[in-house]
Amino acid sequence: MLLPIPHHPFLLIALFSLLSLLMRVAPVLSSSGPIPPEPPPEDSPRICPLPKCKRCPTAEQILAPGVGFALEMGYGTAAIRLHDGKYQTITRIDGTPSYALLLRRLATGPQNRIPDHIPSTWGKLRYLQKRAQRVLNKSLGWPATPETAVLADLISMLKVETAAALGNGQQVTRAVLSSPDRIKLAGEEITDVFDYLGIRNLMAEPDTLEDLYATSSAYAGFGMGLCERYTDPYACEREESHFPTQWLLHLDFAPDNLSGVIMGLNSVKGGSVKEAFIDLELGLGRLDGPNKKPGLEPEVYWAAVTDRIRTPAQSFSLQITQLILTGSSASDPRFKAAVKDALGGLVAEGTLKALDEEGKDSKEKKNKNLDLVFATAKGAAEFAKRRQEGPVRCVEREECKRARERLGQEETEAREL
Ligand SMILES: *[C@@H]1O[C@H](CO)[C@@H](O)[C@H](O)[C@H]1NC(C)=O
Ligand SMILES: CC(=O)N[C@H]1CO[C@H](CO)[C@@H](O)[C@@H]1O
Repeated sequence: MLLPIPHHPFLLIALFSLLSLLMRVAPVLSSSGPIPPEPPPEDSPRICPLPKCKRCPTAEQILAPGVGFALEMGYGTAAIRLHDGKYQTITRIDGTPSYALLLRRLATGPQNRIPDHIPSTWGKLRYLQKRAQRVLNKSLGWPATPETAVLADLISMLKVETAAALGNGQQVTRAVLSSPDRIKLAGEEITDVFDYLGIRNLMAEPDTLEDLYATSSAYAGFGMGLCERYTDPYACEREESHFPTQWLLHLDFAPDNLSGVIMGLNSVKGGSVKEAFIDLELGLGRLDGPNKKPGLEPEVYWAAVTDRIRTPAQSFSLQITQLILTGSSASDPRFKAAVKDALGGLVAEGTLKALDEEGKDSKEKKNKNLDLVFATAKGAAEFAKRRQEGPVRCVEREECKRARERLGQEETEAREL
Protein backbone atom coordinates (compact mmCIF):
# COMPACT_ATOMS: atom_id res chain seq x y z
CA MET A 1 0.00 0.00 0.00
CA LEU A 2 2.33 2.67 -1.25
CA LEU A 3 1.17 6.25 -1.10
CA PRO A 4 1.95 8.76 -3.82
CA ILE A 5 5.06 10.62 -2.73
CA PRO A 6 4.36 14.25 -1.87
CA HIS A 7 7.17 16.59 -2.77
CA HIS A 8 6.67 19.40 -0.36
CA PRO A 9 7.91 18.99 3.23
CA PHE A 10 4.80 20.64 4.73
CA LEU A 11 2.56 18.40 2.75
CA LEU A 12 4.50 15.49 4.11
CA ILE A 13 4.17 16.59 7.67
CA ALA A 14 0.46 17.24 7.20
CA LEU A 15 -0.01 13.85 5.62
CA PHE A 16 1.88 12.20 8.41
CA SER A 17 -0.12 13.92 11.15
CA LEU A 18 -3.34 13.07 9.41
CA LEU A 19 -2.34 9.46 9.11
CA SER A 20 -1.28 9.30 12.72
CA LEU A 21 -4.52 10.89 13.80
CA LEU A 22 -6.63 8.62 11.66
CA MET A 23 -4.83 5.58 12.94
CA ARG A 24 -5.37 6.73 16.47
CA VAL A 25 -9.05 7.55 16.29
CA ALA A 26 -10.10 4.73 14.03
CA PRO A 27 -10.25 2.01 16.68
CA VAL A 28 -11.96 4.38 19.14
CA LEU A 29 -14.63 5.25 16.61
CA SER A 30 -15.23 1.68 15.68
CA SER A 31 -16.08 0.95 19.32
CA SER A 32 -14.72 -2.13 20.99
CA GLY A 33 -14.34 -4.37 17.94
CA PRO A 34 -10.92 -5.82 17.24
CA ILE A 35 -8.69 -3.83 14.91
CA PRO A 36 -8.45 -5.52 11.54
CA PRO A 37 -4.96 -6.80 10.75
CA GLU A 38 -3.41 -5.79 7.43
CA PRO A 39 -5.12 -8.36 5.22
CA PRO A 40 -8.77 -7.87 6.15
CA PRO A 41 -10.12 -10.84 8.09
CA GLU A 42 -13.19 -11.02 5.86
CA ASP A 43 -11.90 -14.18 4.25
CA SER A 44 -11.13 -17.33 6.07
CA PRO A 45 -8.22 -18.74 4.09
CA ARG A 46 -10.13 -21.64 2.65
CA ILE A 47 -13.20 -20.76 0.58
CA CYS A 48 -15.66 -23.54 -0.03
CA PRO A 49 -16.43 -24.37 -2.76
CA LEU A 50 -13.54 -22.78 -4.59
CA PRO A 51 -14.50 -20.34 -7.36
CA LYS A 52 -13.32 -20.78 -10.92
CA CYS A 53 -10.07 -18.96 -11.63
CA LYS A 54 -10.53 -15.71 -13.55
CA ARG A 55 -7.69 -16.41 -15.95
CA CYS A 56 -5.28 -19.14 -16.87
CA PRO A 57 -1.65 -18.82 -15.85
CA THR A 58 0.72 -17.63 -18.54
CA ALA A 59 3.43 -19.91 -19.89
CA GLU A 60 5.93 -17.79 -18.01
CA GLN A 61 4.08 -18.29 -14.73
CA ILE A 62 3.96 -22.03 -15.29
CA LEU A 63 7.57 -22.51 -16.28
CA ALA A 64 9.41 -19.94 -14.14
CA PRO A 65 11.50 -21.34 -11.30
CA GLY A 66 10.32 -20.70 -7.73
CA VAL A 67 12.68 -18.74 -5.50
CA GLY A 68 12.94 -19.53 -1.79
CA PHE A 69 14.85 -17.67 0.90
CA ALA A 70 15.33 -18.93 4.43
CA LEU A 71 16.39 -16.79 7.34
CA GLU A 72 18.21 -18.84 9.93
CA MET A 73 19.61 -17.70 13.22
CA GLY A 74 23.07 -16.77 12.00
CA TYR A 75 22.75 -16.84 8.24
CA GLY A 76 20.42 -16.87 5.27
CA THR A 77 20.11 -19.33 2.41
CA ALA A 78 18.58 -19.28 -1.05
CA ALA A 79 17.41 -22.06 -3.36
CA ILE A 80 15.34 -22.38 -6.49
CA ARG A 81 12.89 -25.04 -7.57
CA LEU A 82 12.91 -25.61 -11.32
CA HIS A 83 9.92 -26.59 -13.40
CA ASP A 84 11.29 -30.11 -13.92
CA GLY A 85 11.12 -30.71 -10.17
CA LYS A 86 14.83 -30.32 -9.48
CA TYR A 87 16.29 -27.95 -6.94
CA GLN A 88 19.27 -25.71 -7.25
CA THR A 89 20.90 -24.52 -4.06
CA ILE A 90 22.23 -21.02 -4.54
CA THR A 91 24.12 -19.71 -1.57
CA ARG A 92 24.48 -19.43 2.15
CA ILE A 93 25.41 -15.99 3.45
CA ASP A 94 26.39 -15.22 7.01
CA GLY A 95 24.47 -12.40 8.65
CA THR A 96 26.17 -9.32 10.01
CA PRO A 97 26.47 -8.90 13.78
CA SER A 98 23.38 -6.65 13.71
CA TYR A 99 21.48 -9.40 11.88
CA ALA A 100 22.52 -11.99 14.47
CA LEU A 101 21.55 -9.61 17.24
CA LEU A 102 18.14 -8.87 15.72
CA LEU A 103 17.27 -12.53 15.24
CA ARG A 104 18.39 -13.24 18.72
CA ARG A 105 16.20 -10.44 20.05
CA LEU A 106 13.19 -11.66 18.05
CA ALA A 107 13.74 -15.25 19.15
CA THR A 108 13.75 -14.34 22.81
CA GLY A 109 11.20 -11.50 22.64
CA PRO A 110 7.41 -11.58 22.49
CA GLN A 111 6.18 -14.19 20.05
CA ASN A 112 3.38 -12.14 18.56
CA ARG A 113 4.09 -8.74 17.21
CA ILE A 114 0.83 -8.03 15.38
CA PRO A 115 -2.15 -6.20 16.84
CA ASP A 116 -4.61 -9.02 17.37
CA HIS A 117 -2.12 -10.41 19.86
CA ILE A 118 -1.30 -7.17 21.63
CA PRO A 119 -3.26 -7.30 24.88
CA SER A 120 -3.77 -3.64 25.86
CA THR A 121 -5.60 -0.93 23.98
CA TRP A 122 -2.66 1.35 24.64
CA GLY A 123 -0.39 -1.22 22.99
CA LYS A 124 -2.70 -1.41 20.01
CA LEU A 125 -2.68 2.35 19.63
CA ARG A 126 1.08 2.48 19.74
CA TYR A 127 1.15 -0.23 17.13
CA LEU A 128 -1.13 1.81 14.90
CA GLN A 129 0.99 4.89 15.28
CA LYS A 130 4.07 2.89 14.36
CA ARG A 131 2.23 1.50 11.40
CA ALA A 132 1.51 4.98 10.14
CA GLN A 133 5.19 5.79 10.48
CA ARG A 134 6.09 2.63 8.60
CA VAL A 135 3.75 3.52 5.77
CA LEU A 136 5.31 6.96 5.63
CA ASN A 137 8.84 5.53 5.58
CA LYS A 138 7.87 3.19 2.80
CA SER A 139 6.28 5.95 0.77
CA LEU A 140 9.65 7.71 0.90
CA GLY A 141 11.40 4.61 -0.36
CA TRP A 142 13.09 4.02 2.99
CA PRO A 143 13.09 0.74 4.88
CA ALA A 144 9.87 0.70 6.91
CA THR A 145 11.68 0.13 10.21
CA PRO A 146 15.27 -0.32 11.37
CA GLU A 147 14.55 -4.09 11.54
CA THR A 148 13.42 -4.03 7.90
CA ALA A 149 16.77 -2.50 6.98
CA VAL A 150 18.75 -5.23 8.75
CA LEU A 151 16.75 -8.08 7.19
CA ALA A 152 16.74 -6.42 3.77
CA ASP A 153 20.51 -6.18 3.93
CA LEU A 154 20.93 -9.95 4.00
CA ILE A 155 18.03 -10.75 1.70
CA SER A 156 19.27 -8.32 -0.93
CA MET A 157 22.54 -10.26 -1.06
CA LEU A 158 20.64 -13.52 -1.44
CA LYS A 159 18.59 -11.85 -4.15
CA VAL A 160 21.65 -10.75 -6.12
CA GLU A 161 23.20 -14.22 -6.03
CA THR A 162 19.91 -15.80 -7.03
CA ALA A 163 19.52 -13.45 -9.98
CA ALA A 164 23.05 -14.34 -11.08
CA ALA A 165 22.19 -18.04 -10.90
CA LEU A 166 18.98 -17.53 -12.89
CA GLY A 167 21.06 -15.91 -15.62
CA ASN A 168 19.86 -14.08 -18.76
CA GLY A 169 19.46 -10.90 -16.76
CA GLN A 170 16.46 -12.38 -14.93
CA GLN A 171 15.58 -10.58 -11.73
CA VAL A 172 14.01 -11.95 -8.60
CA THR A 173 10.58 -10.35 -8.59
CA ARG A 174 8.68 -12.80 -6.37
CA ALA A 175 9.72 -15.25 -3.72
CA VAL A 176 8.81 -17.01 -0.51
CA LEU A 177 10.62 -16.33 2.74
CA SER A 178 10.81 -18.72 5.67
CA SER A 179 11.74 -17.71 9.21
CA PRO A 180 12.34 -19.73 12.38
CA ASP A 181 9.21 -21.00 14.12
CA ARG A 182 10.20 -19.32 17.34
CA ILE A 183 10.30 -15.98 15.52
CA LYS A 184 7.42 -16.25 13.04
CA LEU A 185 7.94 -13.13 10.99
CA ALA A 186 4.47 -11.76 10.36
CA GLY A 187 3.16 -11.21 6.86
CA GLU A 188 3.47 -7.46 7.26
CA GLU A 189 7.07 -7.74 8.43
CA ILE A 190 7.96 -9.81 5.39
CA THR A 191 6.02 -7.52 3.10
CA ASP A 192 7.92 -4.51 4.48
CA VAL A 193 11.23 -6.14 3.55
CA PHE A 194 10.02 -7.44 0.21
CA ASP A 195 8.41 -4.11 -0.80
CA TYR A 196 11.69 -2.40 -0.08
CA LEU A 197 13.54 -4.87 -2.31
CA GLY A 198 10.90 -4.91 -5.04
CA ILE A 199 9.93 -8.54 -4.46
CA ARG A 200 6.36 -9.83 -4.31
CA ASN A 201 5.64 -12.08 -1.36
CA LEU A 202 4.00 -15.14 -2.88
CA MET A 203 2.64 -16.17 0.51
CA ALA A 204 0.81 -12.85 0.93
CA GLU A 205 -2.43 -14.20 -0.50
CA PRO A 206 -3.92 -16.47 2.13
CA ASP A 207 -4.56 -20.02 1.00
CA THR A 208 -4.92 -23.10 3.17
CA LEU A 209 -1.48 -22.25 4.49
CA GLU A 210 -1.14 -18.64 5.50
CA ASP A 211 2.43 -18.40 6.65
CA LEU A 212 5.47 -20.51 6.19
CA TYR A 213 7.97 -21.14 8.95
CA ALA A 214 11.15 -23.14 9.06
CA THR A 215 9.79 -26.49 10.21
CA SER A 216 7.08 -26.85 7.57
CA SER A 217 9.48 -25.47 5.03
CA ALA A 218 12.23 -27.95 5.88
CA TYR A 219 9.65 -30.75 5.87
CA ALA A 220 8.74 -29.78 2.32
CA GLY A 221 12.42 -29.35 1.46
CA PHE A 222 12.99 -33.00 2.37
CA GLY A 223 10.15 -33.88 0.03
CA MET A 224 7.70 -34.81 2.78
CA GLY A 225 4.04 -33.89 3.19
CA LEU A 226 3.63 -32.57 -0.34
CA CYS A 227 0.79 -33.54 -2.63
CA GLU A 228 1.74 -34.35 -6.20
CA ARG A 229 -1.17 -32.85 -8.10
CA TYR A 230 -0.81 -29.34 -6.77
CA THR A 231 -2.38 -27.65 -9.77
CA ASP A 232 -5.69 -29.24 -8.85
CA PRO A 233 -6.64 -28.11 -5.33
CA TYR A 234 -9.29 -30.80 -4.80
CA ALA A 235 -7.04 -33.62 -5.98
CA CYS A 236 -4.30 -32.22 -3.77
CA GLU A 237 -6.61 -32.12 -0.76
CA ARG A 238 -7.70 -35.69 -1.44
CA GLU A 239 -4.08 -36.82 -1.54
CA GLU A 240 -3.30 -34.96 1.66
CA SER A 241 -6.24 -36.44 3.48
CA HIS A 242 -4.58 -39.85 3.10
CA PHE A 243 -1.26 -38.77 4.59
CA PRO A 244 -0.80 -40.21 8.06
CA THR A 245 -0.59 -37.75 10.96
CA GLN A 246 2.99 -37.32 12.08
CA TRP A 247 4.43 -35.90 15.26
CA LEU A 248 7.51 -34.24 13.97
CA LEU A 249 10.59 -33.18 15.88
CA HIS A 250 12.68 -30.69 13.93
CA LEU A 251 16.12 -29.95 15.35
CA ASP A 252 18.25 -27.17 13.98
CA PHE A 253 21.88 -27.04 15.00
CA ALA A 254 24.29 -24.32 13.97
CA PRO A 255 27.49 -22.84 15.41
CA ASP A 256 25.48 -20.40 17.47
CA ASN A 257 22.22 -22.00 18.32
CA LEU A 258 20.28 -25.13 18.94
CA SER A 259 16.55 -25.06 18.34
CA GLY A 260 13.77 -27.58 18.35
CA VAL A 261 10.16 -27.63 17.23
CA ILE A 262 7.56 -30.31 17.84
CA MET A 263 4.76 -30.14 15.36
CA GLY A 264 1.76 -32.24 14.50
CA LEU A 265 1.06 -32.44 10.80
CA ASN A 266 -0.06 -34.62 7.97
CA SER A 267 0.60 -32.39 5.00
CA VAL A 268 2.94 -29.41 4.95
CA LYS A 269 -0.08 -27.16 4.93
CA GLY A 270 -1.62 -28.43 8.10
CA GLY A 271 1.01 -28.14 10.79
CA SER A 272 0.46 -26.92 14.32
CA VAL A 273 3.39 -26.22 16.60
CA LYS A 274 3.16 -27.92 19.97
CA GLU A 275 6.49 -26.88 21.40
CA ALA A 276 9.34 -24.70 20.26
CA PHE A 277 12.58 -23.83 21.96
CA ILE A 278 15.69 -22.03 20.93
CA ASP A 279 18.82 -22.20 23.00
CA LEU A 280 21.43 -19.61 22.28
CA GLU A 281 23.84 -21.14 24.75
CA LEU A 282 24.05 -24.56 23.15
CA GLY A 283 25.27 -23.86 19.62
CA LEU A 284 28.32 -25.85 18.60
CA GLY A 285 30.36 -22.65 18.72
CA ARG A 286 30.19 -22.76 22.51
CA LEU A 287 32.35 -25.86 22.37
CA ASP A 288 34.67 -25.18 19.48
CA GLY A 289 34.68 -21.92 17.62
CA PRO A 290 35.79 -18.36 18.08
CA ASN A 291 33.00 -17.80 20.62
CA LYS A 292 33.78 -20.80 22.76
CA LYS A 293 33.13 -20.77 26.43
CA PRO A 294 36.39 -21.16 28.28
CA GLY A 295 36.69 -24.32 30.34
CA LEU A 296 33.59 -25.98 28.91
CA GLU A 297 34.15 -29.74 28.99
CA PRO A 298 32.90 -31.59 25.90
CA GLU A 299 31.11 -34.18 28.05
CA VAL A 300 29.30 -31.48 29.98
CA TYR A 301 28.37 -29.69 26.78
CA TRP A 302 27.06 -32.77 24.99
CA ALA A 303 25.17 -33.86 28.09
CA ALA A 304 23.47 -30.45 28.12
CA VAL A 305 22.58 -30.81 24.42
CA THR A 306 21.15 -34.27 25.05
CA ASP A 307 19.15 -32.99 27.97
CA ARG A 308 17.81 -30.00 26.05
CA ILE A 309 16.49 -32.29 23.34
CA ARG A 310 15.20 -34.98 25.66
CA THR A 311 13.19 -32.70 27.95
CA PRO A 312 10.56 -31.50 25.43
CA ALA A 313 10.41 -34.90 23.74
CA GLN A 314 9.75 -36.52 27.10
CA SER A 315 7.17 -34.05 28.34
CA PHE A 316 5.28 -34.16 25.04
CA SER A 317 2.28 -36.38 25.60
CA LEU A 318 2.51 -38.29 22.32
CA GLN A 319 5.29 -40.20 20.69
CA ILE A 320 7.49 -38.43 18.16
CA THR A 321 7.09 -40.27 14.85
CA GLN A 322 9.38 -38.30 12.61
CA LEU A 323 12.68 -36.54 12.99
CA ILE A 324 14.34 -34.01 10.74
CA LEU A 325 17.66 -32.27 11.23
CA THR A 326 18.77 -29.02 9.65
CA GLY A 327 21.54 -26.50 10.19
CA SER A 328 25.16 -26.16 9.28
CA SER A 329 26.40 -28.20 12.27
CA ALA A 330 23.71 -30.88 12.22
CA SER A 331 25.85 -33.41 10.37
CA ASP A 332 28.39 -33.49 13.21
CA PRO A 333 28.58 -37.13 14.37
CA ARG A 334 28.77 -36.03 18.01
CA PHE A 335 25.49 -34.18 17.58
CA LYS A 336 23.85 -37.20 16.02
CA ALA A 337 25.06 -39.32 18.91
CA ALA A 338 23.57 -36.80 21.34
CA VAL A 339 20.23 -36.90 19.50
CA LYS A 340 20.26 -40.68 19.60
CA ASP A 341 20.92 -40.61 23.33
CA ALA A 342 18.23 -38.03 23.90
CA LEU A 343 15.53 -39.91 22.04
CA GLY A 344 16.57 -43.42 23.03
CA GLY A 345 13.58 -45.25 24.51
CA LEU A 346 11.25 -42.37 23.62
CA VAL A 347 10.77 -43.04 19.95
CA ALA A 348 10.57 -46.07 17.70
CA GLU A 349 13.81 -47.33 16.16
CA GLY A 350 12.61 -46.42 12.69
CA THR A 351 12.23 -42.78 13.68
CA LEU A 352 15.96 -42.56 14.36
CA LYS A 353 16.70 -43.60 10.78
CA ALA A 354 17.10 -39.92 9.85
CA LEU A 355 20.35 -40.02 11.82
CA ASP A 356 21.86 -42.84 9.80
CA GLU A 357 20.86 -41.67 6.37
CA GLU A 358 24.38 -40.66 5.62
CA GLY A 359 25.87 -41.73 2.32
CA LYS A 360 28.61 -44.29 2.35
CA ASP A 361 30.91 -42.57 -0.08
CA SER A 362 32.08 -39.05 0.54
CA LYS A 363 30.33 -37.49 -2.43
CA GLU A 364 26.94 -38.58 -1.25
CA LYS A 365 27.84 -37.42 2.22
CA LYS A 366 28.62 -33.99 0.92
CA ASN A 367 25.22 -33.78 -0.75
CA LYS A 368 23.53 -34.77 2.48
CA ASN A 369 25.33 -31.98 4.27
CA LEU A 370 24.06 -29.57 1.68
CA ASP A 371 20.55 -30.82 2.31
CA LEU A 372 20.78 -30.06 6.01
CA VAL A 373 21.79 -26.48 5.29
CA PHE A 374 19.46 -25.87 2.37
CA ALA A 375 16.38 -27.93 3.24
CA THR A 376 14.48 -24.90 4.52
CA ALA A 377 15.25 -22.72 1.49
CA LYS A 378 14.36 -25.60 -0.81
CA GLY A 379 11.00 -25.95 0.89
CA ALA A 380 10.38 -22.22 0.53
CA ALA A 381 11.28 -22.51 -3.16
CA GLU A 382 8.82 -25.39 -3.51
CA PHE A 383 6.06 -23.22 -2.09
CA ALA A 384 7.11 -20.36 -4.36
CA LYS A 385 6.92 -22.62 -7.39
CA ARG A 386 3.49 -23.94 -6.44
CA ARG A 387 2.14 -20.50 -5.63
CA GLN A 388 3.26 -18.86 -8.83
CA GLU A 389 2.26 -21.75 -11.03
CA GLY A 390 -1.11 -21.65 -9.34
CA PRO A 391 -3.91 -21.85 -8.93
CA VAL A 392 -4.25 -20.04 -5.61
CA ARG A 393 -7.71 -20.08 -4.03
CA CYS A 394 -9.52 -21.09 -7.17
CA VAL A 395 -9.95 -24.06 -9.49
CA GLU A 396 -8.92 -23.91 -13.08
CA ARG A 397 -11.28 -24.24 -16.01
CA GLU A 398 -10.76 -27.06 -18.45
CA GLU A 399 -9.15 -24.74 -20.98
CA CYS A 400 -6.41 -23.87 -18.48
CA LYS A 401 -5.76 -27.53 -17.83
CA ARG A 402 -5.52 -28.19 -21.53
CA ALA A 403 -3.14 -25.26 -22.00
CA ARG A 404 -0.98 -26.68 -19.24
CA GLU A 405 -0.90 -30.08 -20.86
CA ARG A 406 0.02 -28.59 -24.22
CA LEU A 407 2.82 -26.66 -22.60
CA GLY A 408 4.03 -29.80 -20.86
CA GLN A 409 4.14 -31.66 -24.17
CA GLU A 410 6.02 -28.86 -25.87
CA GLU A 411 8.53 -28.85 -23.05
CA THR A 412 9.10 -32.57 -23.29
CA GLU A 413 9.50 -32.37 -27.04
CA ALA A 414 11.94 -29.48 -26.72
CA ARG A 415 14.00 -31.48 -24.24
CA GLU A 416 14.06 -34.49 -26.48
CA LEU A 417 15.34 -32.52 -29.47
C1 LIG B 1 11.24 5.33 9.86
O1 LIG B 1 12.54 5.56 9.37
C2 LIG B 1 13.39 6.24 10.24
C3 LIG B 1 14.69 6.51 9.51
O2 LIG B 1 15.19 5.37 8.91
C4 LIG B 1 13.59 5.43 11.50
O3 LIG B 1 14.43 6.11 12.42
C5 LIG B 1 12.25 5.18 12.13
O4 LIG B 1 12.41 4.33 13.27
C6 LIG B 1 11.32 4.50 11.13
N1 LIG B 1 9.98 4.32 11.70
C7 LIG B 1 9.59 3.22 12.31
C8 LIG B 1 8.17 3.16 12.73
O5 LIG B 1 10.32 2.28 12.52
C1 LIG C 1 23.90 -15.97 15.00
C2 LIG C 1 22.67 -15.89 15.84
O1 LIG C 1 21.74 -15.16 15.67
N1 LIG C 1 22.69 -16.62 16.80
C3 LIG C 1 22.96 -16.24 18.16
C4 LIG C 1 23.10 -17.55 18.87
O2 LIG C 1 23.71 -17.38 20.10
C5 LIG C 1 24.92 -16.68 20.12
C6 LIG C 1 25.41 -16.65 21.52
O3 LIG C 1 25.49 -17.92 22.00
C7 LIG C 1 24.75 -15.29 19.58
O4 LIG C 1 25.98 -14.60 19.57
C8 LIG C 1 24.21 -15.35 18.21
O5 LIG C 1 23.91 -14.08 17.79
